Amino acid sequence: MRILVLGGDGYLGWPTALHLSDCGHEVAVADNFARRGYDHEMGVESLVPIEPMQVRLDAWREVSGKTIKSYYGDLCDGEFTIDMIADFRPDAIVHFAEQRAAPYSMIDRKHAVYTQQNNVVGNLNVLFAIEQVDPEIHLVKLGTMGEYGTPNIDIEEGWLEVTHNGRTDRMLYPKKPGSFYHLSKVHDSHNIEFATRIWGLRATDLNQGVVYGQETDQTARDQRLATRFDYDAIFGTVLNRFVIQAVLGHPLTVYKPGGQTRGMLDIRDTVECIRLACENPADKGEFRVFNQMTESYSIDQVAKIVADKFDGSAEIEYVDNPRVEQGEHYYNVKHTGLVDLGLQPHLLSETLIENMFSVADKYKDRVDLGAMRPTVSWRTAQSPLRADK
Ligand code: NAD
Ligand code: USQ
Repeated sequence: MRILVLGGDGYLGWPTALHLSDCGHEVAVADNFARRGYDHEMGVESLVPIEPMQVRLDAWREVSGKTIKSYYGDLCDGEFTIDMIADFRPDAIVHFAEQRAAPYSMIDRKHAVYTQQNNVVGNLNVLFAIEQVDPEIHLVKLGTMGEYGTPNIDIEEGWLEVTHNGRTDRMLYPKKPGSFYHLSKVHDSHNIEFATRIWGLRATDLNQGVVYGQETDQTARDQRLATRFDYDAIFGTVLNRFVIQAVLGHPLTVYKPGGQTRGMLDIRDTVECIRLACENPADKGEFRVFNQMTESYSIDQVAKIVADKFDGSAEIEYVDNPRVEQGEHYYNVKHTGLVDLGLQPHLLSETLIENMFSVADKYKDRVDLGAMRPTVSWRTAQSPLRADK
């Protein structure tokens, strides 16, 4: 298949592009390098150094003999988006290219507006480009489990059968997201479902949980193929942060009370889920939703697992929660769609995360401890950033 990976320079987009290329697909990546820009803005860096795109592509050609084409541009530029899709003529488009940090979207008005504009407009441009270039193209869009929030009923895969006053309908599952970022994904989902309904597009929305890990079979082949590993309080996700904190001897920062529960998955499962979704496309006119996660854990449990697996002592600290989120709640997610397509999950309970500890150990001198504590509060419309404090 010809597969275009939007956001192909990112934490997940890059390893996904490599995995798809390794599996024999003709792959192109596109990115505007906004993510590298947020690092400059925040004064932080990925713990693991990452190479410029051209070096990455050359390294992959050397290692695998395969070429990945690359496009540089912003999806918010509708002309760029349509020209790129018309040029590459993909069978599937994997869309990772959004601002993805909840805390970043909650810094202040400017960051909330940027996040929703970037994500919603970029996604709309992709939908319009598909309709104009070739409505057969399958859109595989990264959504998030956080679109659902933490409802007191089972979370289905995107759709819910509702009986109300004696009548029944199949409706989009109601959403109650927890940040302006998560809200942008809800808006995307509605726009995509509408496009499948009016234009007969085919789309898969992957409501992904929190990803952990830094290495895949392909990135491990050469240091120049490494993907990012973020630990700062804005872009670092919880399990990755806890691993790095353990290695540094920094307390694991559980935001109180710790009972908040999230779906999670290993980065090796992310890349495999994307392959499965691409190779098994949605039907024409179908808005297919998969909950892309393999296990649920409370943050307390995640901290205890990391502390147990760490070959040393790791302290857990209960920190005042900078977010507004439920601390104790029901959480039962259906996630059989991808398993039915053949996913064989790497479970945290069975996976050795030693590899993550050794990656963190190798680069621990690059850590800026000042970036570890949360600075963005959900309770105010204007959070002080580090530089302003
Ligand atoms: P990332 O920020 O590392 O990668 C996103 C990439 O998209 C970046 O390289 C960025 O430069 C690019 N990008 C952003 N806006 C763009 C635009 N307008 N035009 C072109 N390129 C643009 O994020 P990630 O962690 O790799 O996440 C990828 C996707 O998966 C996101 O959509 C995110 O919401 C979703 N997701 C991530 C996680 C996770 O734990 N990392 C979990 C669930 C869902
Ligand atoms: N948390 C802590 N301590 C920390 C960091 C986080 O207790 O040091 C808690 C948060 O309060 C939250 C949970 O861990 O309850 C998850 O936080 P996170 O920062 O790991 O993840 P989140 O903000 O939800 O966002 C990440 C990705 C995002 C993706 C989402 C999937 O950045 O792109 O959409 O995970 S999900 O959570 O399913 O919505």
